[in-house]
Amino acid sequence: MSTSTYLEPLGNMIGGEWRPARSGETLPVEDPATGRPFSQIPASGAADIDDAIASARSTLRSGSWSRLQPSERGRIMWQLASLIRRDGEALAHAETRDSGKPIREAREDIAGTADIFEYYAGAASKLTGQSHPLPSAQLGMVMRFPIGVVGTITPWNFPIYVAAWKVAPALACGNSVILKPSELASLTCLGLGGLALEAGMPAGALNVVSGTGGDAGAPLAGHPDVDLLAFTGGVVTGRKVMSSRAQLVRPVQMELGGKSPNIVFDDADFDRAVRGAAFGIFFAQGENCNAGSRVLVQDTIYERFVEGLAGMARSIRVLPPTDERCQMGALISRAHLEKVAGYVETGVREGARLVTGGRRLDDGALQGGHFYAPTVLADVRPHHRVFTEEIFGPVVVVTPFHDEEEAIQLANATEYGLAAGVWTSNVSRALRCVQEIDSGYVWVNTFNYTPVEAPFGGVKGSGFGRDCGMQALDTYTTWKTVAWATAPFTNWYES
Ligand code: TXE
Repeated sequence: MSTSTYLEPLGNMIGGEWRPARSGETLPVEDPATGRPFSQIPASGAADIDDAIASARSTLRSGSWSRLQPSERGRIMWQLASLIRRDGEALAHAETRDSGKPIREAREDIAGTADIFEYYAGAASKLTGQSHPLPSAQLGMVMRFPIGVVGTITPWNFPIYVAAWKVAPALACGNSVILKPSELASLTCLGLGGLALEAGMPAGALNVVSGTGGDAGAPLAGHPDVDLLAFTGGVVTGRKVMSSRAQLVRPVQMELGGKSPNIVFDDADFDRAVRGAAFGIFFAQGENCNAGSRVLVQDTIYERFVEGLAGMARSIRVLPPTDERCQMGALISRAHLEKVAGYVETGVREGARLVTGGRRLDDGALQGGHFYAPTVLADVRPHHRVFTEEIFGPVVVVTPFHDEEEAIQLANATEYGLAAGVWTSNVSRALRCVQEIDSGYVWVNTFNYTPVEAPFGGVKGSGFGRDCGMQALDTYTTWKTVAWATAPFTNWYES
């Protein structure tokens, strides 16, 4: 398998065929590490989305996937995971070129994607219903069905991995799926469409259609024949998607990012907490929905901690992402780089102290790419915009607190509620924080790991519904209650 296999997609995957966009148009694929285009993807529109939905509906009705023996569905999904592992290196290479993330992180994403398909391969045969004794001698059966045609709209930061969070449980439940990946990183998702077919999935069970949010995402979100729309992306787009689903009165699952607090108490293992805070924000260039972007540090260790974190930031090797030594790669686009840089300027204007970073990197091998230095902004206050708004880049804001009460109050002082971290050696304190912090995920003395086994998702403005874990199966199934009389039927009108 050549490492270039997934760099040039064969088209959209619709109804088991590679198809160009009906318009014949394509979008250029830019390498974030050089700023230069190297490939193209179909620039699909409403007509292509209609085709994919029709194909998904027809597969659903045929029962070739939805009514397949669940263990057989599981076997095919396991086979898909094996093919992902077989092509792991080529997929990782494509992911790196497309998204700008370090090759070693792309390899983790691909292995993680295979894990996700394996987990849900096992889940396919574990879906069960319930029975209830009902009044009037009725037997109540509560049966579980696939929800139907599932649309998924996914982001560019973990392209195939986050797509798998949605696609795998949806498929395990027997749904037919349309995946609309981000136009900024679609290569591996298009590749996934071909691998599903090779694994033995019936045509139309998984359709992948690339295109911009406006041209392809909006028609998918607004289509009445999509029974459920699962979305991961920014809050502005999430609101638009929810509005169009509201007009249809159709459900959505939403994962909308965050501004996750990472709380460091003075009784924590200091070095471990410094390493964890750095990993919490600089992993994936900080383009990570659960990034620990607000580090809250107890005032007794504050200055020492800021210095430690800045030291870690300075030590990170920002290199072309295909370089094996690369520890941090390029941001996804020029526009995003400018947004990140703009936030740093705003933070400094508002009174934050720029401890390290705060500049674009474009010397030598980084020339033309969207690289930004790992950045630490200290003395950030709750009224600063950089304290509450998602920057989505390698920029951490650090804020001191005096005691536990203040730490929790600061942690919760945001619209978001996706994830949080607590660093302490005091078990009772850790438990109190776990209970008091408004978020869907809390790490204690660790950060960032989101294995498929446990549910992932937010509260407040970070969205609702859960990816991962057995909980994700609730999103992609619907219940049907059957009440079955076991006694003679009385005449309601007799007396
Ligand atoms: O994401 P968008 P963008 C946050 C992060 C980032 C900001 C903007 O703060 O800076 O969002 O990023 C599709 N109808 N996150 O603009 O637009 C789009 O094609 C239907 C956090 O790149 O939310 C893509 O497939 N779909 C996040 C998907 O929405 C539309 C990850 C996400 O893109 C659409 C990414 C429309 N009108 C960004 N417009 C996280 N939670 O991890 C766009 N899309």
